[in-house]
Amino acid sequence: MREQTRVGLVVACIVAVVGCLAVVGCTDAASPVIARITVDHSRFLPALLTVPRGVPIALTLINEDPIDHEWIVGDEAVHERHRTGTEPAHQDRPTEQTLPALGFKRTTVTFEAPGDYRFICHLPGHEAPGMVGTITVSGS
Ligand SMILES: [Cu+2]
Repeated sequence: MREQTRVGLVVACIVAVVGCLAVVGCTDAASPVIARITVDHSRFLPALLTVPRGVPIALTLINEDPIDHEWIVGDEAVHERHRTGTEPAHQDRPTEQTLPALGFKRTTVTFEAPGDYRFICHLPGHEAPGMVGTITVSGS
């Protein structure tokens, strides 16, 4: 990207943020919750998160391992599908992210129903030794 274009984008972002703060206030209930999950030695850290229902969760997923992983969140039906047929790459679903070695991904997920949603790496041999975590969605 040319430097001029990059500066233009930064200025546009600043204008957008300042405009949002001035006009909307940016304090509405739908403001995203920022969260980060790191993968280290085939473990999710943290493995337990609690988030509110109906609020976008802006996640940064950081893979510190020199091997690929994946982050798939959902109910048990989702996990059973992936256990029996792991896709090599996930691109379209915010709840299914491929995490390249020493890379990161950003995704935003909104959980509409309270409950526990596990997130798991379904690459062969990763779930059984503990590459599992849980997002607890609070609220009524
Ligand atoms: Cu993995």
